[in-house]
Amino acid sequence: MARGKKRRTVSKAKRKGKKSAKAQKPIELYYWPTPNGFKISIMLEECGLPYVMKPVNISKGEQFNPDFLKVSPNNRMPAIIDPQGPGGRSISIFESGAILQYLGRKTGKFYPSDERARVEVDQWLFWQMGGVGPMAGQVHHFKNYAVETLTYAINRYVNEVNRLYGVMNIRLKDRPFIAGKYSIADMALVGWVNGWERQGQDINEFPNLKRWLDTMKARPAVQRGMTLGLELRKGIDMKDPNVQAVLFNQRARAG
Ligand SMILES: N[C@@H](CCC(=O)N[C@@H](CS)C(=O)NCC(=O)O)C(=O)O
Repeated sequence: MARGKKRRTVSKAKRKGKKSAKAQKPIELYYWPTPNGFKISIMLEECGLPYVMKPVNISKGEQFNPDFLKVSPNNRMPAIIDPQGPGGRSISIFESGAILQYLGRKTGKFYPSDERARVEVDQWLFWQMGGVGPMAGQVHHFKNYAVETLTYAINRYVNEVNRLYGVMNIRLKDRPFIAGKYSIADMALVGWVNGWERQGQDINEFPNLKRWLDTMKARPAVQRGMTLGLELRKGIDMKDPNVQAVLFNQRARAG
């Protein structure tokens, strides 16, 4: 067929380099049902993006599979592969904050393009990444998983999480969501704050935070995101020595 004729039959969407929704390959979500995983399942659900969940059973060491390490060299989930990345080419991303920002830019949703509004979101997103996540993670470790009871370590992290909850509670006094409007920063936080009891906290001491948590959990996409793959975790005992040998006291590996 002559070139010119062929061109005339090409749809408008194709001429623009867009694939029809039907032809779009789903985003691959490398995932395990934990607060860090929920951040991305919530965002994908909120955006209505087609995705396929690829479980990474971290209690069995699947985060060390060579194929997964190519995507996530830090041997941590979540990670994604977007077959329709920039320029129409596939892209892989690790680190939940980077994934949230990418999906926000890709869809134009829950991540404002206005610079002032974006800075608001970024501050609270990074505050979650560097504060709430790691500190609450340490509480989970020392309070719920460690085989020894180390009172000093438990108190240190329970108190730090308490301080962070206090910051969030003040912040939410006069705005519905952490950066004003609902954003990826809220999605990053909800899975962690939802575990307040296991973190030695009482949510009732933080009324604004409690109101925010209730609002978040009433969103159907948040519910879907935070229940994705929960069945996979059933029967896994974090105190099982085999599980602990995989997850705890990891050291540098040969390159
Ligand atoms: N900073 C990372 C943290 C991710 C992370 O800690 N993921 C944990 C599960 S919640 C994991 O994959 N752990 C595997 C391991 O410890 O080997 C992010 O935000 O993506």
